Amino acid sequence: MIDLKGKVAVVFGLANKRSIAWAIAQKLSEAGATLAICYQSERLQREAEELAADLPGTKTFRCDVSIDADIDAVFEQFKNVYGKLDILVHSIGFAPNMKINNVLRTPREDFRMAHDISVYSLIALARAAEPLMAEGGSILTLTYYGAEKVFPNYNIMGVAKAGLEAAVRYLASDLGTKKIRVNAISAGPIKTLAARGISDFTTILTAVEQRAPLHRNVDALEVGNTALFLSSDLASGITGEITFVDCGFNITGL
Ligand code: NAD
Ligand code: 0WE
Repeated sequence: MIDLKGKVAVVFGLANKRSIAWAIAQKLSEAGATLAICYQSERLQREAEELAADLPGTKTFRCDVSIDADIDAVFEQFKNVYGKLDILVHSIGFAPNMKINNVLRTPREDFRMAHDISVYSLIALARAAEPLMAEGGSILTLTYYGAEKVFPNYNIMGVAKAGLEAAVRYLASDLGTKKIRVNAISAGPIKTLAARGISDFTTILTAVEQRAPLHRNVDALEVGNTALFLSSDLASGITGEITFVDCGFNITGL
């Protein structure tokens, strides 16, 4: 069993119990890590507090990653409360009007916001975490195969995820000398809030069942298990890597 006793982990991107962030938080907490969970806005505070109550010693913090002052403030709190960080999980992605505009028709402002929230935020969080990760650490983000291949309706998020995956490699290079590893999990489709309202999501889930080598979809806790591994010393030699947790879908041709 992986033991994270004495480690401090912060998880960004909790919206509700279906969030991939929640599955990861549960796995890190079960392994003994002390957890900080971050939610975006006051609207999500109650939900975050109720869920966090299930994980002993877990504290919740509000942080909108599109606001520099929020990032500064939350890391100041981490410094005061914990004095250090070992693990940071970034489970955040958003593109306004994602389904409405294809890439060709994406307005400048929608492109900007998609990249700000889904890509720049990883860079900003990594920079803020660095001084607290004096003994080294692990940074993890969530991506999707739409970074590499075209999926109908994924649109500008696909472009942003490609940027995110490149950012993982460059950050891994920048932070390597500090013994901070940076990796991503490329998760298969999971019915979360971020998947809600995507009209053909069931079609996507069915296609995975039919085509993926394991003939089923992944669940969030399987992503949580891989996150636990990548966050632990078992993965001490892995950085700058994109690990697929998709029941093998990405290897299929036809
Ligand atoms: P989710 O809706 O539960 O999580 C997305 C989170 O992003 C929410 O908690 C939301 O509050 C947060 N967020 C958005 N803007 C923010 C901001 N400005 N400041 C702070 N937080 C902000 O959905 P999820 O599926 O758990 O998504 C988590 C990550 O996993 C995303 O990066 C998503 O792209 C990725 N992912 C999801 C799937 C899937 O099928 N669900 C597959 C692969 C990758
Ligand atoms: O990254 C995502 C989706 C994240 C997301 C979702 C929305 C919906 C509402 C980002 N921005 C928005 N903006 C909105 O306005 N996923 C990996 C989930 C997802 O979305 C898809 C998928 C999968 C998988 C869209 C089309 C095809 C597959």
